[in-house]
Amino acid sequence: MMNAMTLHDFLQNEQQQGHLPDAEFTDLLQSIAESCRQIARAVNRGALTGNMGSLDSENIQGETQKELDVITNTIFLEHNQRSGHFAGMASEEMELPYEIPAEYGNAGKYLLLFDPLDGSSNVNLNAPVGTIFSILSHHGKASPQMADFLQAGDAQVCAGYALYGTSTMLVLTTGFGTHGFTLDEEKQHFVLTHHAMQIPADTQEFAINMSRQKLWDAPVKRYISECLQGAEGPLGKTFNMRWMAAMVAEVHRLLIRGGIFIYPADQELRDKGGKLRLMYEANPMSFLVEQAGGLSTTGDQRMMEVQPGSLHQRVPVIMGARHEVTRLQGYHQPTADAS
Ligand code: AFP
Repeated sequence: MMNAMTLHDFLQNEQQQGHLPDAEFTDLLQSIAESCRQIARAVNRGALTGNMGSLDSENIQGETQKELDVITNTIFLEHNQRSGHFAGMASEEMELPYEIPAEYGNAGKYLLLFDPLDGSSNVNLNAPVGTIFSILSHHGKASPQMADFLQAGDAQVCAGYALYGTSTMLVLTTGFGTHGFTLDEEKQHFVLTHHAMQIPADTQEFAINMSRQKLWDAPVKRYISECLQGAEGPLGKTFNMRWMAAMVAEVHRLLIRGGIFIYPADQELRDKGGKLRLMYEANPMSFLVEQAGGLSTTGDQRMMEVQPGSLHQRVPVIMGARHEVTRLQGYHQPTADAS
């Protein structure tokens, strides 16, 4: 792309327009972008460096850790803790918030929450994986406590993801639209390629793990049944289905061509609250989706209004095309007719 705008130039422009929380955010996001570039390289070389295996350890989620889960978590921590912008961090891979050593400067104004390698079960398949991050303000003292992290999604000042796919992309929002940047492998910097991404209000494509159909509650069973009835059914149109087994790839598809992504609580997941995590998966992705004109809900309430009760809390997720999300949310209401 001739004269394409780099991430650095874009952020300078955003700062001049008052679209960033403060002047340090340009450096903060450049630091996150660089850590994602390093993660892309680690993932890309996984098979060459013998890091594609699983460890004997489990994370707080009770999930077997991949070697790359730990490697990417370390890269993200090591790189961003030195930026001086953060008071603390929290990761899917760590039970408790990470205390930034004082020598790196831990009196920053922000908290960084992240899933370092979303979709890591895809990594052996050479299928898309990514990093998801969420940034909250921190007004307290240098060592934030757990309660400082438990802020609703509407409190986010920034959210984004890196997608390690056929190209490496960084997609982010600071509340003034959702914008995508592609890594120029030759120049090793990110370039604006998708300005002001938009999710169409209507869609003919749904994403759900159909193997769990027997476990779903009635509203989801009803909606997917209507999608599968096609043009002759109540929705009056045919639907295509996609399932990438990586939320970061599902959400990227919503932002590129629309759709609805559903990971509901079900008979097996209900006690846990669902599959996906609120603080560093559902909330950042909801910010990006809403900024692109979509909606995101648990089925019972708007996602970014959920008041977190714990750092690794799980939630049901319905997000994407606003007309379809509104329809499915309506089926969750007690007044929904049974037809
Ligand atoms: P992993 O990171 O353990 O691969 O899980 C990915 C994920 O949390 C989310 O990114 C996917 O949308 C979802 O799980 C896939 O779940 P299924 O295993 O049911 O496909």
